[in-house]
Amino acid sequence: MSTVLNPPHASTAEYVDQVMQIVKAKNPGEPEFHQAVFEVLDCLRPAMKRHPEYQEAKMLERITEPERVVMFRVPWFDDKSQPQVNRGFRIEMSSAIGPYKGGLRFHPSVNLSILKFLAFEQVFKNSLTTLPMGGGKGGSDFDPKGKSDNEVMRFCQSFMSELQRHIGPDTDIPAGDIGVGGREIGYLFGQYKRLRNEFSGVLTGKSMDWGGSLIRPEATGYGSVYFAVEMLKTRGETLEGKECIISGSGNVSQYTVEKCLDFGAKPITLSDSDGFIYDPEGISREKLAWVMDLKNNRRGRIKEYADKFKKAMYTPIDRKLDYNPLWNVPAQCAFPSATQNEINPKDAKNMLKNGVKLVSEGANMPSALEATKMFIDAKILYGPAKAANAGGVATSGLEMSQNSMRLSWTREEVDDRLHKIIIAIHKNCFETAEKYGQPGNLVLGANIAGFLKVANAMLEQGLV
Ligand code: NDP
Ligand code: 2IT
Repeated sequence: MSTVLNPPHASTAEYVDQVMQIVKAKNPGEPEFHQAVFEVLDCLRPAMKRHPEYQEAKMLERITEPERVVMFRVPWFDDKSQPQVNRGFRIEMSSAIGPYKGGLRFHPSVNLSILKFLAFEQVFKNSLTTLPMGGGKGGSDFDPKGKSDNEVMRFCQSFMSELQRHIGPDTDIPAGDIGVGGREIGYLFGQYKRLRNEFSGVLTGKSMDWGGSLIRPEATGYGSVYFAVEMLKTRGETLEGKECIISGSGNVSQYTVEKCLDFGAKPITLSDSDGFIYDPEGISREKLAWVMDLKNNRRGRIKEYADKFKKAMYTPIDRKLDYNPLWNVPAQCAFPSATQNEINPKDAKNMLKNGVKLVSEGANMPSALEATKMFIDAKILYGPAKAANAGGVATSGLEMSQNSMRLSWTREEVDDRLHKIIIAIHKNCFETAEKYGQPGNLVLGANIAGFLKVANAMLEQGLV
């Protein structure tokens, strides 16, 4: 198909358009994957023009084709001794610059399209971190919500019984994502160790007592705020006193709130899949500690926040609305930290109308393509996910280094390395955007900078 659609003498513009059509035709019914690919490919146009060797090497066809996709059955017994069956996946997208690296997501919405988009994004994100990590993603349509610890353990053991043959500390190193936190990583690691008879750095996000890194739990949220601070610096501003709207209430959101507070900002919202809370007084450290206990220990719903703290308001999700009222809360900064496509064009319009001047994406691809375009056109400070949330996987890379050296760095040392990596990512995206003629467009900067390193590695390694 590609030879028909891609004559060797196509112009760069034609070539990019043709590859987009190829991706659509070859991957039917995968809208999230198309979306992620379109955003990247569209940004790569100026780089493709400058580097005809990539077109000659069919680089775009190659980077949009996963190196390997594994799909498998995950059978397990629930607490009533009833058999259950889920579907497991691991997408090994690219090993051009290091072993496959990326999280596992357990959520009922998980499918091939979502994991392929996440794996594709991960390739460029990992490239930006400056660390030697390829890109991958995996997970299952299993829903940990409402399951007992024993059910989660039996599911994780079954999932790892198959996954173990595809991963390893020098091959593919999974970590957490939505629905996969410390508890799940523990069960997955235990089963890997038992089956392979080896104690290794095969997973990141491990507990501190058995190979984990300090700051890994905090890293994605901290990194997203560090990235916001770097963006603000370019306009001579700080986070001090700024009101921040944050979505989600899981790992990324919690540590985004914490780091916002460290920089003197005022976080005012949090959400889960049932609704959101707006606290006009601000989410203080004490309230955050309460949220962490609610979400991480009691596994409760964010609605309870408004029962506990009387000045806060709770708004349940109204599926009939074509916008999310959370994004209609006036604020200067927004940290979408829940899930993909949580900001549609109407939300983006509301945000811009209400004074949002900065968006730092903690979640992966939280903005729909048109919303992304609106942020760029409005020339607000816009940190795209693959740059703004790279602190999580970067600190996973630091965990891998510590595991290889069989030692652990202090909190300060890891946080300092994380902070420096985020500063370097911002600088790289900022300078690349300037170099390719679109100053301030960090989406373009991130995509081109992330791509160049991977593409050059692929050229040097030959057609594999
Ligand atoms: P968690 O599982 O800890 O938290 C997810 C949060 O988002 C929960 O509040 C959840 O609500 C909400 N949420 C999830 N899916 C939906 C949905 N479909 N609609 C509305 N709300 C939803 O996950 P993380 O905090 O780890 O991940 C959040 C985002 O950050 C994801 O996009 C992830 O890919 C990204 N990310 C995570 C990294 C990490 O290190 N963990 C690194 C980089 C990016 P509920 O509990 O009701 O489901
Ligand atoms: O999307 C992501 O970058 C993650 N979920 C973290 C991946 C990792 O390997 O730490």
